[in-house]
Amino acid sequence: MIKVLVTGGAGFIGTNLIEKLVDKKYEITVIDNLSYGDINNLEGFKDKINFIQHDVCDYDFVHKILDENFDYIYCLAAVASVADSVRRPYQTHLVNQEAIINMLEYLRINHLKPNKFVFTSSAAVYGNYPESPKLEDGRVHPITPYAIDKYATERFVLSYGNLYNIPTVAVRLFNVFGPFQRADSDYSGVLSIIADCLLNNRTFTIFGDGEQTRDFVYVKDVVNALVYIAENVESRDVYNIGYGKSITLNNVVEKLEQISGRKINISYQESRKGDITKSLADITRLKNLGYKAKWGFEKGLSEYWKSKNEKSQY
Ligand code: UD2
Repeated sequence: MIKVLVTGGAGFIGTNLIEKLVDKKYEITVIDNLSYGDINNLEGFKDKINFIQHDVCDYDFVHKILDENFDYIYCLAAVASVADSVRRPYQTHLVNQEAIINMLEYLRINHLKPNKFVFTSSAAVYGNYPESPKLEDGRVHPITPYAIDKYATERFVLSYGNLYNIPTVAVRLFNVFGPFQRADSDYSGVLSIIADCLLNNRTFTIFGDGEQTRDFVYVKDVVNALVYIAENVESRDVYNIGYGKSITLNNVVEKLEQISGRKINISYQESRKGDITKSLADITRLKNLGYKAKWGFEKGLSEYWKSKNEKSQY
């Protein structure tokens, strides 16, 4: 039986990943301290996974778990909010960087070799440089504690791979959307906020003129890419995971209005400080590995709306 460890498995991307891994009938261990994640997300899988509510910053505890010798390790546990990293730079650093190095170090010292150690980084590492699309080998400009931790940790992950022969890989996620994404904070993914406003007849606030662009990628495509990379890719490298096309926020609103057949109330406010105007992934490196997205933006958006709608009827 293939054994998989997912840290942060009760979060947005984690839950979608668990769904996929359960389908594959893997033996799955999830660690999540439920600070961002929600145990209700995993309700449907509770008999099929080993869920442990615990903090990845408890190093000794994580060591004991790693002794179980996993085939695949997915590191999704993180403080995923840039704003939170600005408010609490040291505490978020402990989760976003130290907890990962702790795992790598334990694998190194004990000669434990998973088939793959996957670290999820972020498009945040590219910062505000004007180049578009963003290439993995292009310039980076990490300017917040969150982005700095993600970038530095990527480098640790890849150098542990190269120096100590641990099969590691890092991915830079662009704007992921889909089921299980929370909509309850200003810094939640914008698509979950728009969908929530549509469902509950609330006004959606656009920060800026709405002409900023993002590369929105459906979570099911992200999860397929994570599994594909873990199971088929040998090179210790970093990969962008995006859709490879960008869309303005105004267009996103229009698309969701079309799909839902509803009209949304919009108010405009000043741009957020530090907001990026354009974000687009170059996904050639991932495509060259033979990976093909199944969903894409529009199909993903339709499915997402359907799932939100169904859920709201209960
Ligand atoms: C994404 C990531 C963030 C970091 C960053 C790096 C998400 C949820 N966040 O931030 O963690 O990696 O990329 O560049 O994926 N907006 C509104 N109204 C709202 C909420 C948002 O107008 O109520 C705008 C926001 O100002 C931005 C765009 O929508 O221009 C997307 O916002 P976001 O928070 O979904 O994602 P982003 O790209 O700022």
